[in-house]
Amino acid sequence: MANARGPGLPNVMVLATGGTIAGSGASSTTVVGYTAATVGIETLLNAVPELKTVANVKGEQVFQIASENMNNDYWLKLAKRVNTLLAQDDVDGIVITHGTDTIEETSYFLNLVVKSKKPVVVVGAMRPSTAISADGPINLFNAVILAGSEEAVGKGVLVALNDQINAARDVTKNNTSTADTFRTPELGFLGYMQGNKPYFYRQSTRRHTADSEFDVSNLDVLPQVDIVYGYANMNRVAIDAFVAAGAKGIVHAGVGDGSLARPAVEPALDDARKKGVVILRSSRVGNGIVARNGEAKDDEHDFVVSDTLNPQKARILLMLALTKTTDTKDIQRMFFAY
Ligand code: DAS
Repeated sequence: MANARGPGLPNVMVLATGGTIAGSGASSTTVVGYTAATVGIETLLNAVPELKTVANVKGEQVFQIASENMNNDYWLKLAKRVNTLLAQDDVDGIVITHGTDTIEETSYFLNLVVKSKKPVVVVGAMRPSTAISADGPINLFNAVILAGSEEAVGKGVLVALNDQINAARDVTKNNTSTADTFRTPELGFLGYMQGNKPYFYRQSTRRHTADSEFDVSNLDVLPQVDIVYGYANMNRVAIDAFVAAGAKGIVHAGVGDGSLARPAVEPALDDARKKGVVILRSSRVGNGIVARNGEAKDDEHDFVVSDTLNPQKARILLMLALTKTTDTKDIQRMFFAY
């Protein structure tokens, strides 16, 4: 893609945050039990000299963590840095190197708060940089090509590993350790990376990035939203504890179509709602629509439903929704729009 300064290679910023892609192990055969977030951005870039053939690449270490330690402070720092860089004419796209454990959450958060149509591609690896057949270098190479491509403009935040292109809204980690772990189970990949080129076959129908109403530029904290997991014999202890700790929203990862256990859970969520906590019905199942007024009388309870967002992504949208409103009808609109 010609950049704003004319023909030639695109200008791509690589923002490093840690993870396995920056991990190192005791030997070349260490593929579990390694240490994540030990290798700096310059080493990552120098390990792939071919990057120079596809883009003008600059690197920046935003922070260096294993992504299970991701939190709202890191998200706000990363989002603000991404938006500052994308506003620059000499930046055509951004790659973010990230741990795989929460890549689906960070990418969805960015999908809702990035204020540009320019490509943002989040990439990780399932084997540390020191391992035989480390997947980080080829994933990084493909991510830089994708972030510099015209094809990726306006597609929302993308997650690209293992030659596959996923949308941030629907991608999720499906396997604890294999290289093909990132999938969009029923709605599918958006496309593939093949022969150093992106091939798109679909795109998200939901609002994202430049079309999003959410803006974190002036925020330093985000509302506390927690998740309770549904299971047989569930009690109300966790719900009451989150309310007591000051949660502004609770996501219920229910069994089936977001079903609420009675007599333990439904009254607990009603009590929380009466204290002003926004209740969101999601599902532990992982695919499908959680139907409004299906397994619970949401209109009567004044609950919100997650549509197809899994619990960890529904938490993110509810958290951002609460930066704008506590009106449950408006929040439900957001869940049917994003
Ligand atoms: N702990 C994992 C993380 O940082 C390692 C990885 O898979 O990236 O998310």
